[in-house]
Amino acid sequence: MSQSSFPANFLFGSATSAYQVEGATAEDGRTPSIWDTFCRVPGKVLGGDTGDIAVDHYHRWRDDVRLMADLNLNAYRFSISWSRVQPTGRGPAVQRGLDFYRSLVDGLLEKGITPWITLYHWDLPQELEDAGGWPERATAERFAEYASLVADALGDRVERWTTLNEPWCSAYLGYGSGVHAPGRTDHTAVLRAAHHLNLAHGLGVQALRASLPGRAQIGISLNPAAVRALTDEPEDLDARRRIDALANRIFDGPMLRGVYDQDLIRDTARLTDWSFVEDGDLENIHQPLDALGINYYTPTLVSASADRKLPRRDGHGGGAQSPWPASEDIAFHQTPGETTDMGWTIDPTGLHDLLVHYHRETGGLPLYITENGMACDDKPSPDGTVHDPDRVAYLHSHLSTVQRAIADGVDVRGYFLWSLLDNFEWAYGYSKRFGAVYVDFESLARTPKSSALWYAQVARTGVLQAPDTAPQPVTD
Ligand code: GBH
Repeated sequence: MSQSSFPANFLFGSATSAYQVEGATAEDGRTPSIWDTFCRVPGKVLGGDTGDIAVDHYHRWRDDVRLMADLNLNAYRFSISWSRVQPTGRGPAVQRGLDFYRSLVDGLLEKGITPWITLYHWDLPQELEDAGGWPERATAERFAEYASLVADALGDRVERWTTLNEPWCSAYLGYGSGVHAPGRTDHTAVLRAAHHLNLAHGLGVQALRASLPGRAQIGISLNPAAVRALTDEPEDLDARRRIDALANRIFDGPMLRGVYDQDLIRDTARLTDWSFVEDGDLENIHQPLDALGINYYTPTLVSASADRKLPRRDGHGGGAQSPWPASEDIAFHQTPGETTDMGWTIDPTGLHDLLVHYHRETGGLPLYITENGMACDDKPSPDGTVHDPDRVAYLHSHLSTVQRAIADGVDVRGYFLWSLLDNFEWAYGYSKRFGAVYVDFESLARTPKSSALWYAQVARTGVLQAPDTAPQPVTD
């Protein structure tokens, strides 16, 4: 491998999720998910935005697949809307829901684009939340049934499977800070939810293995925190240890090692005795995986709470309550450096740390960056083209970090840019743009930004192009 080229067969993809792009929330038998409900609670989503229409991918998927092909992408990571294929979260599948995904998959395969399915990207069927949601064990059991149903329908043509996207967000933002659906604020529920998400993953892996042919590759996408301590003082290092336990080891401990670490159990003892972990759960969660997906945006900087010079930040999304259980005495800081339109510091070194760490932790499992990208305040020029040099620089620095990790011996097999399209950015509604392709939220017209054209060159040549070689977008 020359310095600037990626390994052969490297996946250059892009990613989206169902609720963020599909729209058509009441069509073909789909019922509400927790996000449909949450968007209707006043004040929860900026501007009162909803995913009702989103970017209409449900109807425009053919155009979107063509767009990916034109951009030379060889993989597409998307998620299945649970309430589209199994409206109550239980029982038989809705054929029309499955048909949508089957057509999408066939459309991708026709263009030589590898479909990569995420089964759960935060949109729990509302009926399952009404029955208690992720803090309840039954939700994990329902997830395994849903996983087999999708595997039975699509397993003859899809080889890449991800159980959950970022269970940290589902548990901590959904049940802790309440800035995501279902908007609960209960730190004990966070820990119960985390465990049942872990169990859902483990039971889901087993359900997938039972339904899929042996060549299927199964994994999960985590959003591990690259946690740093503000100083090397013991109390800051201890804050680092605690946030590492709550951000990372609470998920990868049971999944990769079959344990919840003792320090995590001790740190959270005043909230729970962890009796919701039943006999056999850890074995069920600890399933062999074929790949691990890492979603990375920015590092996390913590200290013990004493006043420090660096500005504090609320740590995740501006909720009134912290997402972190039993961590009131820990301060979160803004990492130094330039920030994106989300206010997240641009620092690819965190990605390198995580890749090296998970290479070791998994004994050399194939790793994929299943999300990476930045929000910019993109605006079309008068001629209709969209120039986003900051995003090109971000992608370049992170892809270059991926190459460095590969040179260091880490087995990285692919990269998925978040996101293909500008879309519904959760609590921020349509106010934040992560797309490589610009979407006019009125007309829903798509226009590749200069970053998309730059990334297309990387995907076509397998060589990391300099950021200043971004081709100028053209309009017709
Ligand atoms: C992903 O979540 C999602 O999978 C995707 O759906 C979403 O659109 C995308 O990212 C962009 O948001 O407050 O400075 O400590 C990422 C969620 C982002 C949560 C980074 C933790 C830490 C930022 N994570 N965040 S900070």
